[in-house]
Amino acid sequence: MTTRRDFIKTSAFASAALLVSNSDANSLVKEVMLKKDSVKPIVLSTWNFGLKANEAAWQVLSNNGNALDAVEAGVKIPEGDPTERSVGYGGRPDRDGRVTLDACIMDENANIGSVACLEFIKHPISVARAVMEKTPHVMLVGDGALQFALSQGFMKENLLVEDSEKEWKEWLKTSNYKPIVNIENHDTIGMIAMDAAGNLSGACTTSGMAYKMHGRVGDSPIIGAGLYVDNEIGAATATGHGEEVIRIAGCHLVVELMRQGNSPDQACRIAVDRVVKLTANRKKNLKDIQVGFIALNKNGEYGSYCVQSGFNYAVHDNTGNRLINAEFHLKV
Ligand code: SD4
Repeated sequence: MTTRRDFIKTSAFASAALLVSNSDANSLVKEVMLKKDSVKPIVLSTWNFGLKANEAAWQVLSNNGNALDAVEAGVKIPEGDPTERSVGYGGRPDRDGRVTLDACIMDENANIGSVACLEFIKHPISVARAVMEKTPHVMLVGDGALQFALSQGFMKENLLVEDSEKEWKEWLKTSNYKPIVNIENHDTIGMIAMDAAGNLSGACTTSGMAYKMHGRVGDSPIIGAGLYVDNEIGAATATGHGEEVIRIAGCHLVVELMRQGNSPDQACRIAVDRVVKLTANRKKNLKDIQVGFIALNKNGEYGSYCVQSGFNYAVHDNTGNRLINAEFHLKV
């Protein structure tokens, strides 16, 4: 069915074409098509470590690689970086001094894989991908995830670096669990990408909230919460307090909001509004909470929104790689 908006768009285009000669009209059509194509490929990821991660993803995307390989390669950069104290190797531990990792991955065919509370493995995203590709399941946790990883040839390593251990010992003196917004919870790389063929994939990986209870799992390995991809509509990923993201089934919500016609920006904003409302209903202090979403739709349009200032994300497309400060709700 042609909606009024489509009709106006088509008729405006038709009258523009009428004003020019046939060959001009052809080039106009080509230009429109090119413009649409020029947004592909594209990759987005959370926080400023997303810049480096995007570079690795771009290597894959710009060589005609697929979005799934791109997001895996991208998030492996902060995962493997011991100075990155929030993801993978070098991540801050739980309150027992154990580094436990959460990750998930999703491709354009709704194939999904996830690991939670995984210890001793530097690249949980690749274990999540192995769960997706090599098991009849979609999620493995704890010791089961570790056993599976070892059976797949992943190496067992100590992930607790000296600096993280020192900080944790300091923390033990008070043992007060009150994650500092944008610092101790600056924990997750979520990456979403569209490849040159127009297919979408996403990956999300984290060491979770610093000094969490042992066994605590956040939103990041939960498909629909920390990540969601629908190849017909778009993709979204989240960062911040996982409990709040899970409460609203965040990334699935963002994608469904895009399905209803909202732009990526609007979809992220409406999802954040829901976090804000539930926080008020539950009589919690919004100042203690950060949640940020980034989203990409099938046309290559992207956007973000978060609860409070300080969240940024990196975008790489044909025009380069850049960091963008997300719009935020809490202005005081
Ligand atoms: C979690 N969402 O484990 C993650 C933490 C995070 O920025 O994203 N921090 O709840």
